[in-house]
Amino acid sequence: MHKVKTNNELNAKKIEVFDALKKSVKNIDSNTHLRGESIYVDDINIRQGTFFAVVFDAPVAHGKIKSIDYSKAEAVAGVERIFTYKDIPGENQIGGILPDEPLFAKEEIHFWGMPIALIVAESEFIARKARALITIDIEELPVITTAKEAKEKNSFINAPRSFGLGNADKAFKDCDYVFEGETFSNGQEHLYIETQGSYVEPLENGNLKVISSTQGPTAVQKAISKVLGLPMHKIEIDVTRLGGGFGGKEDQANPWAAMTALAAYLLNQSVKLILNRHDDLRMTGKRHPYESTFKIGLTKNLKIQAYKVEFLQNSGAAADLSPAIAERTLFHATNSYFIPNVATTVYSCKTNLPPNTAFRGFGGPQGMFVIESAIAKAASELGIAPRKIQEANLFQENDVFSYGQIAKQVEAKNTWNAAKNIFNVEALEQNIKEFNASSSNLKKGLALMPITFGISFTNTMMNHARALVHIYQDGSVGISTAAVEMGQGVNTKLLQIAAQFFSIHPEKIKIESTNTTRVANTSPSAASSTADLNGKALAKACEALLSRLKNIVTEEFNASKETIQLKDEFVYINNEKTALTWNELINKAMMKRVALTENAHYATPVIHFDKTKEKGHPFAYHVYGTAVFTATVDCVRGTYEFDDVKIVHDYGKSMSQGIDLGQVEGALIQGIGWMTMEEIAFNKKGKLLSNSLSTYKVPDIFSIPKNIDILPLETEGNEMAILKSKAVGEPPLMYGIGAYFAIQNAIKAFNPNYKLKFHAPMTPEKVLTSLYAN
Ligand code: LUZ
Ligand code: MOS
Repeated sequence: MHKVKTNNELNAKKIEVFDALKKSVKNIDSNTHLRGESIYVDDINIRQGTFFAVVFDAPVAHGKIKSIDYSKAEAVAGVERIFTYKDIPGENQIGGILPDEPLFAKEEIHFWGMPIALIVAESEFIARKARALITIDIEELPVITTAKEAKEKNSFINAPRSFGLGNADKAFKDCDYVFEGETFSNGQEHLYIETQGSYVEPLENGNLKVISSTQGPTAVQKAISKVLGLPMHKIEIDVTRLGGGFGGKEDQANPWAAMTALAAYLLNQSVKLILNRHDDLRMTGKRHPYESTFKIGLTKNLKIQAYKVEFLQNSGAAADLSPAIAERTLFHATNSYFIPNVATTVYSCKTNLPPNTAFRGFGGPQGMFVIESAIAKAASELGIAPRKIQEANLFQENDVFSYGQIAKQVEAKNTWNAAKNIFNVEALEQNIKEFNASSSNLKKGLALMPITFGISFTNTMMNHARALVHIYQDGSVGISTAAVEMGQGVNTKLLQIAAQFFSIHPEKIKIESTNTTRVANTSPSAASSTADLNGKALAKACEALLSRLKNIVTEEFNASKETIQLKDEFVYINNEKTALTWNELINKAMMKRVALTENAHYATPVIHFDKTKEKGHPFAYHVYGTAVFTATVDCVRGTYEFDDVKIVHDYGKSMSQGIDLGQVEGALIQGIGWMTMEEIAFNKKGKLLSNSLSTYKVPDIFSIPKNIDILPLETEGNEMAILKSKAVGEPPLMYGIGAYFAIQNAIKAFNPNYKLKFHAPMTPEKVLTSLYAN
């Protein structure tokens, strides 16, 4: 962890020192992680006789299946059975938002890697060997790989969506400057360390127990229920933790669990399916690539008066979560800027790529890249620094978002000004100018990146959670919620909440696995909202239990309830310690037959959205921040480094500063990776070329910024955030967009003829050609 400068050094009133070490709570998973003892799907004890499965998938991106010959594969010793769509007792359908995605291809193939069959054998090795012996005859059909081609051919997932504010077309006429341009941002591979997988055990009476690496246990349960034609109560999903999700397991854990369940159900034997890295990369969807066109209009004093944009989302071959992701692109299309006249439209374009899916930011980053490109273009044409335009248009209290929500507790300017002053951006800019004047082969570039991200599932009905709390008679506590631990530290935060409410030692508290039998009808752990939703439910359960415990004290001591407090495992009355301990109190509750279990439900208040008008108040609150990037480009090689990334981030009142700092650092690096080096490549026939870690480069220890400073903005926090600690999972990813523009500014310093291109990622190859382009 990088050392954070002290208050005095920074000389800033509003910024409190991020004293990570003093206040930090250790992630409760750190011990087992460090020892390699943490349990993932591939680590669980399997039942004797368990079969192993491998998926047979389409070797072309679009076509009609004429025939498949499984006979040689079936003849391999140790192959138990091969399952296809014909074996499905329920529906061959796993679409979550739209019913447009078969589990197994029937007659048509829609993407390269589309599952066709499941080979089940005594070992994975045998199943793989058998897979290689399957022959398939396909009549190939034309393949669409880009959103633009799809739009030309009218190939869409659903109807386009548009948000509007004011009258953009009219407002352009009154603008002093109008600029237009186009952008492309590529997809991104989730690269969770733990690949997709599931293990299913049949229980008695045709019931199933499913261990799945999923962010959405209920989504998995529903998918299996539909495919097997079984009621949901026959299917129990259990999740201990994931080795990363990043959105890739919000919906896309479903097919693997459904296939495994199908085989286990029909064979009445346990089956395990773990995708290897190649299979996972080929068969699963990624972040959506976007092709977009923008038009931006400004006044002489740099106020953005009008903004119009058309987003073409490359959705892939089925809806998956694309419509919801497209919606979030519209929500974040103006990033941190108030623009009075906005017209945004998004098309979900159906192509022959694997169905693209949720990825940290969920369409927000794609929208924000376009407005930042538009500002960069305007600034370049006007011969000024982009930050002048950015600064002139930041959101202020009571400004309205294009979707109708009025901005409250806005920290856009506060984080901007704090970053600008503390990090002394003007001096930085001057230093860079001087450096560039005296250096011929190395050039530096500066970029500021403000972020504004709305917290809540944009689909209002998903914003709910439950917590089930047992206080056992020995005083220990067990907690079940819908939260899935995927490395983000949510279990640690939940434990802190219970420890704080009960005022008991953290060792007395256990966070149980996420299980649909204990907590039903869960929303996925997603949208940065997991700690808020589940934490609020947990707080409610703890409060209800505390109230019952205080009733007991009232009876014992003849004290009024308001005077009673639990502190450090003792009962206090009027701030005076009594002899009654937590454990004795629990014992009394047992004797008095008081319920020591509580199940609480939380649904975010206030939020609503009317899709017929595209207006409402969809977010509980917004998270703000500003990043300052400095990049150095090697103008001989086209390589680059980030000297510094300095961030002022709005954590609200952080509960776990170590965990939150880790989330900001991780998201930042993931965002930089998306913008600079992670280059997904499909060929024209729809085959994934970047199909391994030798051809798909993610940030490593050598490519991260040389220095990262992340300072918290001291704010009141927000009542809608759990213990006023704001959501932190996704917002900081979008700081990474600054990386693109810092590099671009360095290129401009080297090559005055360079015409700005907005085509991410900014790989060293692109840098090199841009440096020498005329
Ligand atoms: N998932 C989802 C999300 O279903 N709805 C959302 O609004 C969302 N936002 C961010 C990440 N995942
Ligand atoms: Mo997500 S992109 O599963 O929060």
